[in-house]
Amino acid sequence: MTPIKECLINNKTDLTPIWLMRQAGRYLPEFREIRKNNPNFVDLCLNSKLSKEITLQPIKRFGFDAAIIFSDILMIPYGLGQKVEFKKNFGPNLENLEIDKLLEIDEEKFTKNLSPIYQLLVELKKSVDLKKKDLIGFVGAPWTLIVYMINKVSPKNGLTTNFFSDTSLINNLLEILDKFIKTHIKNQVNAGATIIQIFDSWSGLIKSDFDKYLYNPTLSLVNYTKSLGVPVICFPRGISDYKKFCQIVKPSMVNIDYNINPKTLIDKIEIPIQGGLDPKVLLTDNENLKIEVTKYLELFKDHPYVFNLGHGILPETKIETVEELVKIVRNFK
Ligand code: 1CP
Repeated sequence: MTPIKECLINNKTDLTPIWLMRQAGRYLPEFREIRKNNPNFVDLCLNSKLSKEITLQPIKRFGFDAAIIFSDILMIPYGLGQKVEFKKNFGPNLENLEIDKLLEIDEEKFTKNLSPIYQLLVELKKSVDLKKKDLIGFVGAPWTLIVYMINKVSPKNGLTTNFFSDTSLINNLLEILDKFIKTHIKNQVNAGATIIQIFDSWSGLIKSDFDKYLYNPTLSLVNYTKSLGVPVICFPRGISDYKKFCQIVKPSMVNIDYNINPKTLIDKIEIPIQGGLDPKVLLTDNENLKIEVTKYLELFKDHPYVFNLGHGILPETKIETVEELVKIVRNFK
């Protein structure tokens, strides 16, 4: 069994597996090299030969316990026919949402639009020893995808004031996304994903109707993934009540963000925990790195724990710092 499954399934606490969110990305010179010659990010996600190479880059360098596929949560809107562009120094930019166009898409067409992602997993299976490492497939949670699909750009500066004005649009999207996110999960599992992670990067923006936007849609995906026999990790970034989330949604593991004090969770959460460390700590010196990383390792030493960050690794992070981080986690007793 892989180290992560030992944690998730056997509740083992004598090992701390490690992988990092956004481990295949811009802090790696070899990724930047490929990206230089491939300015269209969506095309790169749909190039299974290059996306395989990128997925394996951090595994080769650091020997992480899991490979997460090089793709993006916004490939779901793309698969549904809403065009997505990634602009330099700006981020994602989606075209106007036309709900009638979305309603025309069937599962076959959606699967065809995203087929290189499934091909990527089939290819990865040939290069990754699945007895030793996991192959993580992923999706965006319905709420976070709706945020991008309606807002069209990153909500980092807040949501447009009329975001909630069209309730029937939001209700329609919740239904469509439940169906197609499940299709995307199923296709990834059939192609070889051994774990699914659900990214709800903007769940911190939900201020009311938690059942409607957070609990119900996530529970539906968690139950579905479990029914396929695959563990499922949830990352509800920025929520204030992780305990309630875990009680209602019951994922196989929860990835905590860095705004939550992990000490306040240790006695409250019974399921395995992943992550937590502020990615900015990786921009400081090795001494501070050791102190901060050890805090998490010590705190969770009797709890099934997978080392990860509280959000994606920052592009400015130095390779040597990641090497040091891996050393600290591997040598911790
Ligand atoms: O070179 C570049 O400019 C591309 C940067 C980049 C990369 C490397 C983007 C654009 N996406 C990715 C890959 C990616 N995205 C992965 C696979 C690789 C890995 O994890 O190692 C994953 C899992 C994601 C997930 C993702 N995409 C999330 C959820 C996690 C998170 O960080 O919160 C989100 C919100 C996105 C949207 C997205 N993709 C890219 C950008 C710049 C953004 C927008 C972020 C924002 O709104 O600020």
